[in-house]
Formats: sequence, structure tokens, C-alpha cells
Amino acid sequence: MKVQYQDNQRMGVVVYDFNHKTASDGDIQDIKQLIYEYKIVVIKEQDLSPDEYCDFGYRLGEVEKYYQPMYHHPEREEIFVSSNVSKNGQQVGVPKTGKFWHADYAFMPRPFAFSMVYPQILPSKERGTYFINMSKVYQSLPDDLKSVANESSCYHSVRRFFKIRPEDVYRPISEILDEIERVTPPAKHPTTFTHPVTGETILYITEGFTYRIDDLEGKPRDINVLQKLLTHSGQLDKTFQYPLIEHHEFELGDVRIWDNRSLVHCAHYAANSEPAVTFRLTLHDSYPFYQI
Ligand code: 7UC
Ligand code: FE
Repeated sequence: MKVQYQDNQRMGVVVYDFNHKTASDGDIQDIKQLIYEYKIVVIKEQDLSPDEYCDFGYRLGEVEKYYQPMYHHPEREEIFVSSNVSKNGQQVGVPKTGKFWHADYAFMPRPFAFSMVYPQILPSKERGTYFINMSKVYQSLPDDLKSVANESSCYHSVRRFFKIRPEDVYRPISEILDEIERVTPPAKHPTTFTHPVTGETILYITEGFTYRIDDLEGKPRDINVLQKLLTHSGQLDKTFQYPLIEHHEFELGDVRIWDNRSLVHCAHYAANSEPAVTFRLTLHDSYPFYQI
């Protein structure tokens, strides 16, 4: 494999001549190290069937399927399908997923170490993902906000972005809301934690999922503190011009893998409804998500 480093200030490395079938364990270790260090790794010129894509995922870590079947690929349930294309008149996967700032599974007790996406159909323009490195955000905080973040915990819930399923039609909204709280009760995570591999401090908050901040005694803090932290991160900038926001575009054949501890992301979709399909895999590594 050949690694191309960026010559600008942007995150990520690009990997050419990589084949998961012939890669040595050392190569796989190298890829993981690149993800931790550079946050985003794009593997170029991949041509993988769903089975091969999953095999690649299993070489990198412990693949976990999404908790809701409506996202599953019909042949491989591990693949989360984001798609606005129907097949024989039937919707496969879910359209326009992740169009808000979040970290994958931040609302669960054990979020993913790595997320990987493999576009299958790309619109002609405007298809990519925005990313923010939340360890860079932490470093840039004024000291008073750093201490607030270090001495607090946050609650995260999927409720604001839970997608109504086909079988939810005609159900009372209160029943659906109750089900969301029962199946995915809010997850509590420290507002900052140390990355188990790089040692960086990460500010772990997202605009989409984080809704409450508590002090160390478990007493709710002023919600404006959370708004202040989110503002500093750039996640409230509707123009996406904030300096720490990076837009990364796709090309067919790319498999993009990122460090889901360090980065928050927000999918970007074209205003028109050109066909767009991506396959996502989500993985745990051998480290705890964070040390307490
Ligand atoms: O439909 C979606 O945008 C999925 C979202 C609620 N969760 C993505 C995840 O893995 O956290
Ligand atoms: Fe996502």
C-alpha cells in the first residue's frame, strides 16, 4: 500500500494500492494507526461486493450492526444503507441520514471507534461530509470553558433525529416517543475524555444528540453552557464557514474511514434529489471508548 499525506492543514491521508484480501496484519495495524493519528483515511480504487466490504470491516475491528433493521442491507445486516433510490419499487435503507452534527452512536452506551462509508451512487455534485476534530476544539477553548467541560457529563439522545419507520404510520406519536425512551434511553458520557490511543482530550458533544449537561454531582447545569461549548465547536454555524469545519468530498471507489471518537460529522446532500447511495459499516476497536 502507498500512503499519500496531505500537504495542507486538512485532516486525513489517502491510501493507494490497498487490498484487504492480501493485506498483512501489519498493514491493517498501519491503517488503524493512520486513522487514530490523521483522523480520516481514504482508501482509493476499491471495487467490493457487500460481502467483500464486510470482510474488509471485520479485518479492522468488531463490526456492529445498526440497532434498527430498516437501515440494513438486504443481504448483509451489518451494512447501514443510506439511500434515496428504490429497488423494484421498494425503498432500501433510509434517505438523507446523518444530516446534522453528530458522532455515530453517541446516544448509545458504547459508541463506535471507527465509521467507514463506501458510496455506491454519487450525485453529480455536492455530495460529501463535513467534519470537525473535537480535540482541536477542546484545545481552542478558553480556560474557564475547559474547566466546565472537564468537570461535567452530558446526556445524549437520538430522539430529535429518530426517523419515523414505515410501520409507525397511524401510531400515536406518544407511543413512538415512549418507545424511543425505552429502547434508546439517553446515554451519559463525560463531556471530555482522553483518547485511549493518542492521549488527546476530546470535547464530546454534538448538536444533534447532546441535550443536557450536569456537574460532577449530577446536578443539571445551565443549558447555555452547552450552547456556548457547541458554538465554540462550530456546530451551530449554519454557513459551515467556521475555521475548524472541513468539507470532504467523495469519489466512486473511495472507502472513507474515520476516528469516531475524535470527529463529529454532518452529511451534506445536494438540494436536488439526484440518486445517492452509501454503504456504512461501524466498528469497535480493542480499547474502551474512553477511560473513566
Ligand atoms: O437516520 C439517521 O440519521 C441515523 C442517525 C439517527 N444515527 C446514526 C448513528 O449511527 O448514530
Ligand atoms: Fe453518521
